[in-house]
Amino acid sequence: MACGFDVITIFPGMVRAYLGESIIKRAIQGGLLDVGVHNLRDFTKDRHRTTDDYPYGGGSGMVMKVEPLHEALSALRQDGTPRLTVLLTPQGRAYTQQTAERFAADERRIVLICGRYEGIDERARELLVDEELSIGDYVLTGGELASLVIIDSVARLLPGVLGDAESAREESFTWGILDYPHYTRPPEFLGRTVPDVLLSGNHRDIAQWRRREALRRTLQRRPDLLEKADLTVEDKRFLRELCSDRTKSSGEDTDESYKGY
Ligand code: 9D3
Repeated sequence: MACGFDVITIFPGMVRAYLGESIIKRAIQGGLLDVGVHNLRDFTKDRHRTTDDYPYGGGSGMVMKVEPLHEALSALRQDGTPRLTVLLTPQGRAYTQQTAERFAADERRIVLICGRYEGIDERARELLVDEELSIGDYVLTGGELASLVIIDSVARLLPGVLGDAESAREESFTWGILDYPHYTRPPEFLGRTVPDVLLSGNHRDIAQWRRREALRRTLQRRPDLLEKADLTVEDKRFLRELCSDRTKSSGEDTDESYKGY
């Protein structure tokens, strides 16, 4: 098995629904990816199959109980497979492409615990969890979407999951900056035409135009990315030119956010 996950959730149907379509479905059918989806309620022992309870100390919201999680993880451990246990929570460290690359290279199965309710009993984090991750600074209703984001982003890194055309585009050259604009037929739509250079057949000019448009967009939308991006002397020269044009046209004296190019 190239890569394996176990998802622990009280909404297994939400997770299975996404895994049953498109590229991820094909990866699972092809044996490149394995995902076990486990209903936390199946590991409860009370008549009501309770997975949450009131917070000690009072306050609003419910807390995820430790015993069902412990039972679920013990059941998974029975097969002796090495596992990394990850809790999905707004309190986690930020999940990034770098984390995806680390997971894709990890030999262990990755257990994704989907939080629900206000939070999880602190003893579960202490005793059962290796790592806590958040997928970004916005509030979800639970960890299920986060688990799917992680599985999806790891799966596409596995050899054979994407087609040749899709994976070849993942060049180190463009990593760290935004994509260039794309066009397909027709050549004119509602009066908007395709840039001439893309119809020119001149591959050097096309490559230069794409690189520059990618840099232009990144500067405009995600200047934070440019600090870590792998830029050539030519890239920096182009960015400096863009910045000075911007400063001139806006009448600004200096431009603090773009300084350094
Ligand atoms: C007021 C405290 N809230 C924290 C911001 C409580 C709370 C809100 C939402 C507790 C849990 C959740 C459910 N979210 C997740 O389980 C979650 C999540 C997210 O909300 N954003 C980004 N990444 C993640 S990973 C799991």
